[in-house]
Amino acid sequence: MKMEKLIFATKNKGKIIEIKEIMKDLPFQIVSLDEAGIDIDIEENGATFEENALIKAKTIMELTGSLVLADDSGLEIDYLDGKPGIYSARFGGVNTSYEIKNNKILDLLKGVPKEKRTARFVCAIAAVYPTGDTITTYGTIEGIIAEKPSGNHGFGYDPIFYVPKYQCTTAEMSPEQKNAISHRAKALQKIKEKLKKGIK
Ligand code: ITT
Repeated sequence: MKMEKLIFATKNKGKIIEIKEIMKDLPFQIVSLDEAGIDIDIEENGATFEENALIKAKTIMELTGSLVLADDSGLEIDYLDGKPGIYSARFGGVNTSYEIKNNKILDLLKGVPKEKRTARFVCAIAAVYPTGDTITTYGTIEGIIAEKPSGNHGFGYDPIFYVPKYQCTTAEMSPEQKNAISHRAKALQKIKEKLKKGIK
């Protein structure tokens, strides 16, 4: 069976690994922007995760005419009034390493007690069909900002995101465990159900 191609409008190598794993039971060949040979900078000027996911997916659908999905995600820290939020990738500079970004957050939360270190990862997924029809879904996972980075799985802010229920950071979880409970897993499961309804 020849599988239909689905472009996932992301350049983030950590995200695409998780996305392909979570979506592997769908009858689509999932390709990232790199894999589709698309090199484009999309200005994410939306005010919410959903708006930014739609901007990314729409831009690539208009360029290719294919069904396109996109993920906009980030870390909301309550003590920092929800920051870095939609600016998570840009926090501290786009080209700054996550070692530096994570340490910057730990500095901002220095001396803040555990009960005030609450945070969540948020993920919005958008699908844009060639007809212009759109679907968006949303997922979150609650945690607290750790006192120090731990673990080397995952990507981005995973080493400082501690999940009390599992007593470890998302960087200490196996990929299978993170993909079963993460913000991205929840949003992708919801969009999978909706996409399946559209598959003949
Ligand atoms: P694309 O726009 O190309 O998909 P990006 O990295 O710029 O890639 P976002 O604008 O959605 O993506 O920014 C999301 C940032 O939030 C990401 O770079 C991480 O810093 C953080 N983030 C999102 N999900 C995460 C996760 O599961 N683990 C750790 N950090 C995460």
